[in-house]
Amino acid sequence: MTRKDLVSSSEVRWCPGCGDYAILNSIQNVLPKLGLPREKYVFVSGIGCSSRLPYYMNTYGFHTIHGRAPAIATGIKVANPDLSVWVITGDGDGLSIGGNHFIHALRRNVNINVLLLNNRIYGLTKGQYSPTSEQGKKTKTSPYGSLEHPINPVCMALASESTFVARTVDSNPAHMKEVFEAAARHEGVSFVEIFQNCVIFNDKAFDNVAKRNVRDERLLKLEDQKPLLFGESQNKGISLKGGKSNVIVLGENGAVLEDVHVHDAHNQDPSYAYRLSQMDYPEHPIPIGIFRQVQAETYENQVVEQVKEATNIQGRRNLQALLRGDDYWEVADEGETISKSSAGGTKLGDEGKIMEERITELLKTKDEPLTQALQEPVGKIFQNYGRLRTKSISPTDSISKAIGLFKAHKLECLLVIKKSKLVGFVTQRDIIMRVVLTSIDRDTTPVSVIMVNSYDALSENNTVGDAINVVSTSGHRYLPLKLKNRRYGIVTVRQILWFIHAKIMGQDTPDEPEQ
Ligand SMILES: Cc1ncc(C[n+]2csc(CCOP(=O)(O)OP(=O)(O)O)c2C)c(N)n1
Ligand code: SF4
Repeated sequence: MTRKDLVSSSEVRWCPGCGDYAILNSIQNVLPKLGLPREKYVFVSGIGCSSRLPYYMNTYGFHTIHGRAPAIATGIKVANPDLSVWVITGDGDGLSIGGNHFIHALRRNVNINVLLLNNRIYGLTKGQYSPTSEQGKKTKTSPYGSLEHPINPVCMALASESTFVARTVDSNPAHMKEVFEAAARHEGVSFVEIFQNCVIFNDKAFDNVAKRNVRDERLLKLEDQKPLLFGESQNKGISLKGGKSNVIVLGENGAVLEDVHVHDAHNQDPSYAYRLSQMDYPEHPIPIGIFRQVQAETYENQVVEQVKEATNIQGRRNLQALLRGDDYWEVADEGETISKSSAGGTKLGDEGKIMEERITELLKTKDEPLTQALQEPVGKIFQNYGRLRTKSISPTDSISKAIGLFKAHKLECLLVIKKSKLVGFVTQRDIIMRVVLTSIDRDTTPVSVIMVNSYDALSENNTVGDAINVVSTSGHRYLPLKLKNRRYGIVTVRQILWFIHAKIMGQDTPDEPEQ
């Protein structure tokens, strides 16, 4: 992969001379060095001129909502840990509306790269002051000068305990590339502030420190394990003696190289990097480079591990089960007691409740045989225990026809099929409760009125754990299964329980459950 492969066909909409071009170019130069194919990259942004960058990368990209790129990038990374995920944000997007998301992505140590293009202004909306604008800044929204003390993005990243914190400048492509590459290779969250020039609404904002003719004197290039030296002839340094950051000139007042502090980006104590982050021109040179790089477990690795552990104990769960929770409250009419029910308890009836409680009890044990039983394919239950007698009917057929089928074939359950797809089922109990005990007209009412609507049926390859989730959330005693050749079958809660019980008791081929 070369830089060219990363250039998209989208027309670039930035103003001529905007610092964003150089940043884009540096990113496109760095990625080919990382050895990942193009489809492994995702660029996620919020809203702003800077946030248009994903359009110009010929990779996956997501131009999301204002300030929310870190949250979306977190989701992408957690769901796909093998992707290289980059957040592109601005000082407005990342630090105003998105300040909260910014902090949380950093503190969680999600292994993503957050590039903050800081032009100290809202560019896209035509020049309002931003959280990084200097005090006294006159803009359309601060005509008499901003009264606000600006945020120092590096300082904010350090306070969020980001494991990689760096700063670079759009006018120094070589430095940008160095920093971007280090950020990409860091295992954990990387935060990079980039001084970016907005030629239209905040031109020359960084010229006083970053312009070629002054930058050697006013910027301090941080290099790990090297003394904090700066100046055209590298004759000035930073001493941290006495708890203060002092500029010393080698050879003056007895200052020697040994007095200059040696940079340690891997210092576990964040207060060192914090002191560097407080250095500002004109009292000090402004540090660029890597302030801090430490190791910590990444968020997504922890999530993957936790999911594995939980799956071992509980089997795989489904979203519906998660949303329903394990129990819910039934709010009774005024004056009556409010009762708490376990999921599906009301539909299962007493016998079902007892079974469900037994399953719940079994689930609490962490025995190996139980874990194994939960991971067995549910199709085994269907094959082990003689097939439950079922027939199919159309949803528009009458209830009378359904009753006829129940009688003629001694059925327990009738599958309701529409265009070869299972849409519901009717049980003996439904016939008793919804037909026999009511005055419903059996000849004119279609089966669809009394049937239990079916969710997506599980396949034979789903696990017993999946089956338990479905029966416990749906509350039904019958679980339809999708078989081969577009056929359907049924397993019952009783069979599932019996199967698990038999497995725990060490029986390989579980006996037929008593009916
Ligand atoms: C919810 C919402 N609020 C406000 C805006 C207006 N808006 C669009 S971009 C932006 C700020 C962009 O500033 P920055 O992140 O610094 O990006 P730049 O354009 O300078 O690169 C604002 C306030 C919006 N689009 N949506
Ligand atoms: S308005 Fe400023 S930040 Fe936006 S594209 Fe133009 S120069 Fe760049």
